[in-house]
Amino acid sequence: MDDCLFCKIIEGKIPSSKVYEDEKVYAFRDINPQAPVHVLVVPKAHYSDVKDAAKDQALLGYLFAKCGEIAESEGLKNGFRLITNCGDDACQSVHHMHVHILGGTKLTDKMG
Ligand code: DGP
Repeated sequence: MDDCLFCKIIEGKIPSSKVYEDEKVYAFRDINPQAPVHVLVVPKAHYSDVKDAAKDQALLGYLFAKCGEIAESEGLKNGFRLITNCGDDACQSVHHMHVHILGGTKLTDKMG
């Protein structure tokens, strides 16, 4: 997608703090961290949100499995939270499907 911020990050046209990369996914630190560890994990293929990405459920499963591995590599032994915002009510601001990994502290029990 020509006009997608995360596609440009994946392509290296916009700099990012890379955490992990393979042929299917790219992970980088959020520019506005909400926790001591805040990593975004995105599929390299452009899907607008998790509903769109359900067109490739094998990829979704792969991406979520990678989230667990990345959390472990970030040292989140005591737990972590995965969030994927979908649509306006969830305040999704970048319309390239992504999962937030949050951790490194005791997170609030209020998720809404
Ligand atoms: P969401 O609200 O779920 O769509 O989250 C989008 C996230 O993307 C938000 O936490 C901030 C992050 N973000 C936006 N622009 C950039 C950027 O240019 N670089 C990085 N690293 N993160 C960004």
